[in-house]
Amino acid sequence: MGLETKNIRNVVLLGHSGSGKTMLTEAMLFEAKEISRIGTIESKSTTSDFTNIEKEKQNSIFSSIMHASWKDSKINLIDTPGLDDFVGEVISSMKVADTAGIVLNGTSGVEVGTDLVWEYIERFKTPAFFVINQLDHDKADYEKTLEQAKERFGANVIPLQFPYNEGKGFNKIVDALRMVMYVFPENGGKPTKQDIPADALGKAQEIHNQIVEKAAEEDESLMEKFFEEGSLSEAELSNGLKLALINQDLYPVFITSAKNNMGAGRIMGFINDIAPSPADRPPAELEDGKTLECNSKGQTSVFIFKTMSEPQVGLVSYFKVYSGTLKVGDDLTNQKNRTVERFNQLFTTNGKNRQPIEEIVAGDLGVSLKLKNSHTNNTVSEKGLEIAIDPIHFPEPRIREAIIPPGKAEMEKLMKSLHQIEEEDLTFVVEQNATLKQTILHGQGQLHMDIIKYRVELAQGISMEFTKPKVPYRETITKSSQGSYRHKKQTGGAGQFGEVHMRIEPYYEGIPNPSDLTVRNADLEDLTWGGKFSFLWCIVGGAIDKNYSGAIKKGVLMKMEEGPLTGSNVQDIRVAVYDGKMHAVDSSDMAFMIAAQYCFKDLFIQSGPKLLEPIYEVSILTPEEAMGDIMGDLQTRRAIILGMDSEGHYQKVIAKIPLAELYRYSSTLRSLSQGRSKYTMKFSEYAPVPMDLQQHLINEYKAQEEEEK
Ligand SMILES: Nc1nc2c(ncn2[C@@H]2O[C@H](COP(=O)(O)OP(=O)(O)OP(=O)(O)O)[C@@H](O)[C@H]2O)c(=O)[nH]1
Ligand SMILES: [Mg+2]
Repeated sequence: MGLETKNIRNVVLLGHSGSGKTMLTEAMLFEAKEISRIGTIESKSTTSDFTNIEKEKQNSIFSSIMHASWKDSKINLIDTPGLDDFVGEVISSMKVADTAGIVLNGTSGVEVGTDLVWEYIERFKTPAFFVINQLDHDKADYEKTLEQAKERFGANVIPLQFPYNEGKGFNKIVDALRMVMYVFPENGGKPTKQDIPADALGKAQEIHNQIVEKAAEEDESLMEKFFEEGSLSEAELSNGLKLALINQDLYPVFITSAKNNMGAGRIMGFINDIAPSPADRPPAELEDGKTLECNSKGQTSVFIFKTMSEPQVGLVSYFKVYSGTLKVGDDLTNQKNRTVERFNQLFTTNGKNRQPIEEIVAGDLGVSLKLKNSHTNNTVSEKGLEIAIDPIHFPEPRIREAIIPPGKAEMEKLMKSLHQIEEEDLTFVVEQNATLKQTILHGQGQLHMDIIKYRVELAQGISMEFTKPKVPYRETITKSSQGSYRHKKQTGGAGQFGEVHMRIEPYYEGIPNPSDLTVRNADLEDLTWGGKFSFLWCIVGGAIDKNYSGAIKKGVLMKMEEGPLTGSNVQDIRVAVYDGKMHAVDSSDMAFMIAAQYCFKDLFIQSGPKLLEPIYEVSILTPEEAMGDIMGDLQTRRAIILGMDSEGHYQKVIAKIPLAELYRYSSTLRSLSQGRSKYTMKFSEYAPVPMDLQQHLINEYKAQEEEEK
């Protein structure tokens, strides 16, 4: 019989960069005999960090998916990058995982990256265990690391194990769940079991009781039995522990030396025995608020959580089967674009190595190649099943960089490469801003940008250089004015003639029609760059033919696209055309368009023009020590502080900051707090630019225009 949903385990490894997730994955795969040799970071030979860029940087950059068999289970292991810049990979992996293993570096305890992933554990309610790694290191401190974890993450953090001899020569793990001591050979691997030495027995017993109580708390019958008998069988315990894990009432702590392959096998055993299967988790949430049961007998529905293109292979799609059983050759419909995708090949993966398989049951992860038109966050389902899995909510970009365009041919290649990265990485956005005449990249941090630069260079051999991105200012007016403009040209043959009279005024929602004009026609447009444009045709008595209204409107819009003050987009304007003149022979669309442009421009300058700038709401989390420096720096950025609060072990500052003042803020914050602060930002509103700055920007634009003449 094939694999069943109840035997699947989806485990994601999370934690601060350098804690040892990739090495631990390697040790787990080796213990499960999935690989025959343990690779190392230094020799660039791990299963997980298989891309060139990861080998070079010696950090994980992408999540990677591995699997191993352990007793009855297929355990899928997702190794994620710990660097905050690649948080998108963490979030997408957590979407499909049913259990998380949070790896702590035993030499440095709880780190900023640990706090970050903890937020997601709480948000997604993912059952989790901890692994204190690197206990072979001379600076390892198990007790301190455990205390920090308890302090930060609460009393449900309970050790299942402790080291008998931490530091150099570490090879003995006391297991308080099984009440045995594992003693490892020098190169790790399979330990021998010994009785717990007398000097550790008391501590082991104490922890054991704690674990038993935890399990018994989940189930009253267990509690009674525990009080009657004073102990519970391992099978009875395992059920209680599983419930405690699922309900986040227990975060058990394991210990390892991933590098020396000590302790990884025991964790695999725990995952097999105790960790929930996909069917043990709550049903999947759908976009419409309904839910979907994880049932291999149901209709087939698959959710793509990651895509990545590989050289010579093309697009590789990683998915989770949320319901039903996907078989080779199945046709599924993409719910978003109605493309029918044939799954001609199915694989299970270990990093870059793929093994073909015939079917994938609900709850399991799989891979397919060459899907035509399906991307991350798409649901593809059996005909008739019209559902969409709630998508992964990726964080908003936090930094922007503009590209210095290389030559034209190179720019084309560069854009192709960037768009490909954009398709795979939903925390990255490429914006070709026509008004600013810049290509602007939006990402998560400087390192994220550097990696994208590196990827482009690797793929296309083009060096991509960054420059400061311009700010998308907006222009508007503060009062109304009216006037006219006559465009007249008499050069030899046919002349040009058009005269328009218009009133321009600030537009706001619910603005009443002008009482002194007769409105013949009213258009209200949503401008592509945001804001509104209202165009009123108030010509009576046929002073201008109605046929010219289109050309006049177009002329105004052209000036609105490239505003009179600084060439920025103009927003929230009402234009009323109330009079004019035309000529039977010389009038044309062109003549009226030009007249409208100049008329609008002149009136705009007389209507109290105002430059607006984008303001972002920035939320900063920082340890107390860095607070003073961060606040001092904010004062130099025209920030308005909206609030300050303490949140757990952090201070939280919320401020409104103009985008113009946020260039490379991520780097500043990093250096102000030694990398221990983080921030998010989201667009808030457009607000008037201070007068002196407005004048400066206008002068700058004038000078630039002169130069271009
Ligand atoms: N001494 C010792 N070193 C270890 C251990 N585990 C990992 N390391 C080393 O720590 C470094 C980081 O290990 P990785 O496995 O790459 O850490 P990671 O958590 O995957 O890091 P990111 O991919 O950046 O998030 C490497 O140099 C490893 O060799 C361990 O148990 N003991
Ligand atoms: Mg790694």
